[in-house]
Amino acid sequence: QKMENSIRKGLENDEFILYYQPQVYTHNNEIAGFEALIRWKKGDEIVTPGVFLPVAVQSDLIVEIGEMVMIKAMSFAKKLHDLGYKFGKISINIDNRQLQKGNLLEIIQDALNKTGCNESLIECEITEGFIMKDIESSISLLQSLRKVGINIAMDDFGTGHSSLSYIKQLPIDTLKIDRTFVKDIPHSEKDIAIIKTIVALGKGLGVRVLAEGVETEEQKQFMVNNFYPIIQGYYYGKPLPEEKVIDFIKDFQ
Ligand code: G
Ligand code: G
Ligand code: MN
Ligand code: NA
Repeated sequence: QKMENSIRKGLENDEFILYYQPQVYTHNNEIAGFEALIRWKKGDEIVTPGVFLPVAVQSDLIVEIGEMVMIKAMSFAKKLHDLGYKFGKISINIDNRQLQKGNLLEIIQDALNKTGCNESLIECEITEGFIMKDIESSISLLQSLRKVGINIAMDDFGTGHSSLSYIKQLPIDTLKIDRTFVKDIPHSEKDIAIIKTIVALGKGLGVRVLAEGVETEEQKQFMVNNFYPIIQGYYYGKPLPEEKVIDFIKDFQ
């Protein structure tokens, strides 16, 4: 209750900001995009989502937060684009509560109109867990997003019991291999087998594959030697505030 009020105040005072974590194509060393990750700026302190998102999710606040995140992420994407930077797409996490509302397409289109951002500059991240909970309505929701040119990433892939018969019906653009499968690479034979399978699946379906949580040179090298995925993780960079994103893009070229 106290936290809820505090979040509400934080929203009124515009205390929530986005950090952006780089995603890199390893086959040509180009930037594939940045994932937008929310932070709460309380004075000098930066609070991570683990602290407040669970509370926001239990109330309808997550819906309000989600819309604010969309506006901020799209405004930033438009700004980077207008400045002439090549940055791929900004990916935006969509909470299950937002998806259940059934008006996601309208909310996204509203935000695109408000910000003047082109739909090609963003991607929506949806968790595998949500999709599997209600497959029929997920398929039609994702198809409606696809129809207007919005890319979809399946987040935390491998943790949500996807059935392969459904994967082929889902208009997915990117599979994000969950960090739990990456963290013990290259030492875990089992994780290697799982990643190999997801990469093959992605190839067969014509879907991009991204490995999350790549931290070390050794992990990066192993992934590149064997799979050439898109990589997101501390190896390339932690989530960065806006101004550092521009430095990252400049240094990367
Ligand atoms: O950086 P990290 O601590 O940033 O994020 C922790 C968790 O919070 C992740 O599971 C991530 O998906 C989630 N998260 C981060 N930002 C957002 C956001 O803007 N919206 C939603 N729904 N989840 C987010
Ligand atoms: O659930 P989702 O995949 O959206 O959350 C991404 C989370 O993973 C964020 O909290 C982000 O800060 C964290 N993260 C990103 N890269 C790494 C990494 O290389 N190592 C670890 N331990 N966490 C990471
Ligand atoms: Mn994510
Ligand atoms: Na994830």
